[in-house]
Amino acid sequence: MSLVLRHRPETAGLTLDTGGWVPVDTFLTALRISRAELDAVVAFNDKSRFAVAIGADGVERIRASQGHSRRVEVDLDLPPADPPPTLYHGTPRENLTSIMRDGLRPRSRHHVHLSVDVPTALKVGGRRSADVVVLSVAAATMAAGGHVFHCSENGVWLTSVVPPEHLSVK
Ligand code: HQG
Repeated sequence: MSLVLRHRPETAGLTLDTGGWVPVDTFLTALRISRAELDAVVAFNDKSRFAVAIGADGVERIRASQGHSRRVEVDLDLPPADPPPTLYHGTPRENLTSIMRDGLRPRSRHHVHLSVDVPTALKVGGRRSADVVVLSVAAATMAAGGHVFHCSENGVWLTSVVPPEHLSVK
């Protein structure tokens, strides 16, 4: 479901609308899964990655709450939000020199992803390496300086870029 709803919808013959949504019926047919299977994934996915909503037209749709590849043109239309004073980002230690020079960049995604706590940041960095560094991000200071933040439906904080001066090693 992540592959189709975030990265490569065409592998299932699907197109996402501008908000990243696909009608649930179309999605079930394309992935050859049952409604019960879809509901179970939406409800029990460990990070609540997917959301189902009924549009103004009465059609039920599904989308990924965040994490889309840049090659997939979606606008989640999340409102700007005031971040907490500090957010966190876990990354393999080998990235540190480059991050402290260039800042955190979205790379292949639409946004830089930031966590609300250190354990979550450790888990995110731990996907890529056993040697993880957690960076503190001075989020409220950034926001005061004009950087825009969004909070996804599943509680991941998103921003365009974090310049090095707002980063410190935890
Ligand atoms: C690194 C998962 C060198 C960055 C997670 C990261 C998250 C740099 C990697 C979500 C850099 C990008 C996103 C720079 C950034 N120099 N390295 N200047 N700027 N990086 O996967 O944050 O399971 O695109 O530190 O839980 O690891 O998919 O980002 O290591 O929420 O739902 O470049 O993916 O969620 O990697 O993870 P990613 P991420 P899901």
